[in-house]
Amino acid sequence: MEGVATVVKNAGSHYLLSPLPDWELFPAVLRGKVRLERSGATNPVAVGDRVRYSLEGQATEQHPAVIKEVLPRDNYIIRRSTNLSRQSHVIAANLDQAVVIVSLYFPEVKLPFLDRILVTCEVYKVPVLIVLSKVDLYREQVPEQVEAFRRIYEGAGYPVLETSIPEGEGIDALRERCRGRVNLFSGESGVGKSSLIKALDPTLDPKIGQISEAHLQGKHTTSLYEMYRLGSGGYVIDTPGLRGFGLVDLEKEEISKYFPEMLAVMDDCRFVPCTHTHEPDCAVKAAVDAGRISADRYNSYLGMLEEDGKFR
Ligand SMILES: Nc1nc2c(ncn2[C@@H]2O[C@H](COP(=O)(O)OP(=O)(O)O)[C@@H](O)[C@H]2O)c(=O)[nH]1
Ligand SMILES: [Mg+2]
Ligand SMILES: [Zn+2]
Repeated sequence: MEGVATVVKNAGSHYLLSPLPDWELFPAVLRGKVRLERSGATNPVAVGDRVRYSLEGQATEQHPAVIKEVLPRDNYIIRRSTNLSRQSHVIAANLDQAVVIVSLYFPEVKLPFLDRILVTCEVYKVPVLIVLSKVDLYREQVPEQVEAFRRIYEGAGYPVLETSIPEGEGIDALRERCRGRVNLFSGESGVGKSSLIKALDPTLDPKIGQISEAHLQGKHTTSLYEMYRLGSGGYVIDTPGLRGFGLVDLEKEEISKYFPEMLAVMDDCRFVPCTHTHEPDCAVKAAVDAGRISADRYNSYLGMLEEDGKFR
């Protein structure tokens, strides 16, 4: 028989599939040549991919289903490897939401790093929810920094949700936001991605505090992305970290289009295209000067212009 199912886990050449929205996992392998929509990635099939498979009888480890075809993706997120091999790796496909998790402390978020992730999500058309995690560690100490963070990112058009697992804060709201969606949990190692998944559904058992980016170097990363089903509804893909979560093939002139607050005003720039750096009558620069666009976001944009070629 033939069927269509979603990839929920990938370890080497072995996959687990489930006919979402049902959660009935069964093993599958890639055999022969899979028809590919895009080439260039080191992995032909990613978590979240919908695949057509064939199967004789019951799927078991000894007699797994065989993946025949990857169905067209609504979207996907790529991880470009950090070395110069120019290889890329599809982290996940068919996402309804990227939950980008950052903390102001331990680890401290670097705004240019966050902005780069946000640009990547815009490029791949994945809606974003920003989670400010571990607020129990710093909100009382630095309330003005928490407020400033909110102002910057809500001002740019992103929802910001504060969470604290020890205080149980923001967990119900996050559960609601994840319901009915396929969510990619992304963010630097240690921000609390796996802990949040466990807080959303205590029956799940993602590895907490174990995988550091250093350990990933040179290891094969395919088994590190895994989809979980939340008892409250919705699916979460856990990722170990975001090194090299980078842009792919973006021209300099295009970058500002992926800053929503810049996109909203750039029609009023006198020059087209405008790099929003030296041109007269630039609406983006005017908005930065007037405080309507955050200077931090603008600086991230300038950094991306300068590093063009390095981060792609
Ligand atoms: N204080 C505090 N610690 C947290 C919170 N969430 C996670 N942690 C801790 O942060 C560390 C890393 O968490 P983990 O979920 O493994 O992060 P991941 O690498 O993003 O998956 C663990 O020691 C967690 O117990 C939180 O809301 N508050
Ligand atoms: Mg983790
Ligand atoms: Zn301009």
